[in-house]
Amino acid sequence: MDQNTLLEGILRRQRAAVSRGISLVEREDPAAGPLLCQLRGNVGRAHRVGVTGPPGAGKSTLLGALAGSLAERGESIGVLAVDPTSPFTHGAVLGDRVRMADLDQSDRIFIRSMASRGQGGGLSPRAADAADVLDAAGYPWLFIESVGVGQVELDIRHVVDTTIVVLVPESGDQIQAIKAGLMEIADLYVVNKCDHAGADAMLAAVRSCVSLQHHPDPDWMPGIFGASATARQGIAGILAELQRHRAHLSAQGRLQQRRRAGMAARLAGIVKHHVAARLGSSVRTGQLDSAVEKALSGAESPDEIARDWLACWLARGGGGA
Ligand SMILES: Nc1nc2c(ncn2[C@@H]2O[C@H](COP(=O)(O)OP(=O)(O)OP(=O)(O)O)[C@@H](O)[C@H]2O)c(=O)[nH]1
Ligand SMILES: [Mg+2]
Repeated sequence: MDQNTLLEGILRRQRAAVSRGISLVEREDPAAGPLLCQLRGNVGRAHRVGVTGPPGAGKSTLLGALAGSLAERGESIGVLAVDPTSPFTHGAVLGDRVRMADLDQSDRIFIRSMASRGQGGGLSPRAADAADVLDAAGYPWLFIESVGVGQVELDIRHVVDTTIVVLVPESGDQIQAIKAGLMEIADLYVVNKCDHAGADAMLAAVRSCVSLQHHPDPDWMPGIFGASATARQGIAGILAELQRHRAHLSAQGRLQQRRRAGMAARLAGIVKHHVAARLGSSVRTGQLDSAVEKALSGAESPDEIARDWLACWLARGGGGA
């Protein structure tokens, strides 16, 4: 497929072309950069929703239920799952009748899984590029799922317009996770698995946390919703809240502001990604061994050693070994 055919195919939302476009960006093919530039004029129309939270909280199932409801209303949805620990096909959608795999076969929903390639815990810059491909293809709704552990969840907000944090009743520790930063990024909370015991207590705990936090957007108070994704309960309320947030962002230039800040963070992320990769490849085993010895013997502090190391690397022009 030549570049023009690919471009036209993506803009016409042909599944094979969209899929190929995402593959190009995923494997960092030299053709990806020019393609993204050509698509740029068509990027920005989709409402991007990030779904994050602990492993197994029901993110895929919830996302499937949201996407299924939107598809029933005649909407088209693009879905990216970044580093899924469980396959999408496990999530039952529309009760038990339709599974995510079946939805993927429908013309309305495009689903793609991606690896983040473990670069320092953050969401891969490639995920943002893939979202741009789906956006240009004209899916008005884009959902990006990412497991909320470590730093991953803190990056997703730079790529999306609305961030949903999914929690479940049984996990007291999740409140710790909330305090550790998830709270600052959520535009709305879903306590999923409300068919399990402890849902009311978890909802109350999240409410009290939210009331103590300052959301980065002072004009937005994150909503807190109970849901049972497998039973498809609570879905309509969440969709209404997504629409409400979308309307909120479209007023007073908030969306542009948020997207500019997101792009700045995304660019900084790409620089870090490349620096980390080059610095990593510049380390020789012998050098590492002697640095470890120095640190362990107390000859120099780990911080001093690391700074020297960085200074040497920069003095060499930031190249490999
Ligand atoms: N009881 C109950 N189970 C649910 C609910 N939502 C999801 N599950 C189940 O929880 C398990 C995990 O669901 P997933 O949707 O794969 O969760 P996830 O957060 O996407 O998981 P990872 O992507 O692996 O982090 C599955 O067995 C689901 O069927 C719910 O509302 N109630
Ligand atoms: Mg999942």
